[in-house]
Amino acid sequence: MGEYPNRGGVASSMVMRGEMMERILEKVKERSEIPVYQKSIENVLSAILTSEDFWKIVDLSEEPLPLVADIIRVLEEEGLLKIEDSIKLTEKGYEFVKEYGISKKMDDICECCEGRGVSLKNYKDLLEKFKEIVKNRPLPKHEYDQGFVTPECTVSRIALMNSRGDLFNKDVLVLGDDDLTSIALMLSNLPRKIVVVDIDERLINFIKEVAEQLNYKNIEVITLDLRKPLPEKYSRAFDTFITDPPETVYAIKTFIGRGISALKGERRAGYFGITRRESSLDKWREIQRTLINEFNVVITDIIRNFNHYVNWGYDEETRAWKLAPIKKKPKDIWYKSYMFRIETLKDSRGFEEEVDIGDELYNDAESSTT
Ligand code: SPD
Repeated sequence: MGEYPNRGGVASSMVMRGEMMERILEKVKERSEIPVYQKSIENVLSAILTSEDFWKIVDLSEEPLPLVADIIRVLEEEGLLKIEDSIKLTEKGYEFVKEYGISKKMDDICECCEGRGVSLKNYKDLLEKFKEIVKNRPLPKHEYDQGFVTPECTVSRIALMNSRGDLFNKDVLVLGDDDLTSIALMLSNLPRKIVVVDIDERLINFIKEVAEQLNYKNIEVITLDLRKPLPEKYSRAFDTFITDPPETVYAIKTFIGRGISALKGERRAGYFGITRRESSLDKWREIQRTLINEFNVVITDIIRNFNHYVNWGYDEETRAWKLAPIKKKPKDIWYKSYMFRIETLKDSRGFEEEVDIGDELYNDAESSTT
């Protein structure tokens, strides 16, 4: 009482909101196989303050989609939000975020480069030609978890790799190419040689046809399931590789491991995308351990949300759709991945064995777009 009449009230509401957070956390832990932290719940609440759209909430929260869906269900059970035509905090929800001290998720990325940190000023013609050529590209196949990035991303990859000295006069390996990075590479005329490997005959034929139209000779294309090793002649044959693996640890080891084995030796580079939409930070740590402890490489760059994936058209067949609390197709791009660059050093080593796995290559508890 006296000087601080509200003291007891403030203290008790602090206890209540602490208890509420604990209860939410425990409930989410009970239903999710994905590691969850208070920070995950704060991230989702913060995203809900910014958007009422499920896909945007996943995008902004940067938590794996199945976890976001579980958190939203628990928040609904606790009366903190309502799921109707959109996802909205209730009065109780607004009070909770206010007392807990959660603010809107801001995403103030650079408007010129969309946060990629590379300029396309010197690549304008290339971008226009690329857009024209890919108008008739094969559409994404669900079976292979395909979903391609915007043309601006593909061309930014060229700008990025060139800025790091990994393209000019280099032998470049593309492992899986639904993004058609090999076409942007051909248009750049920077590499000495390009080799493209993909499981999908349609993509391989498309790339071949474009190479013929462009009269580009320094490209080889091979149809191969990357569960199998690369042909012997590609061992220690490249300066640079680029790949965008499915997000299971198996796939990451296989695709990136094969890329590293194909590099000529020390101080060669590899590029790949890793998302937060299908991979928790616990999975990220496992991936980074594999890179550093097993492959003995160094991570030189991680560029947040460099890759933006155009919605792939088979949304309604995916796990993400089943888990979405509101069945509305995404209006905007929500699936993004961070671009990693690694370099080999003395004693770096990759992965060459055949892997005997089926669907586990594409699916784990955190995946949702297959
Ligand atoms: N299945 C739809 C799109 C999936 C895109 N995969 C991106 C993988 C990033 N490593």
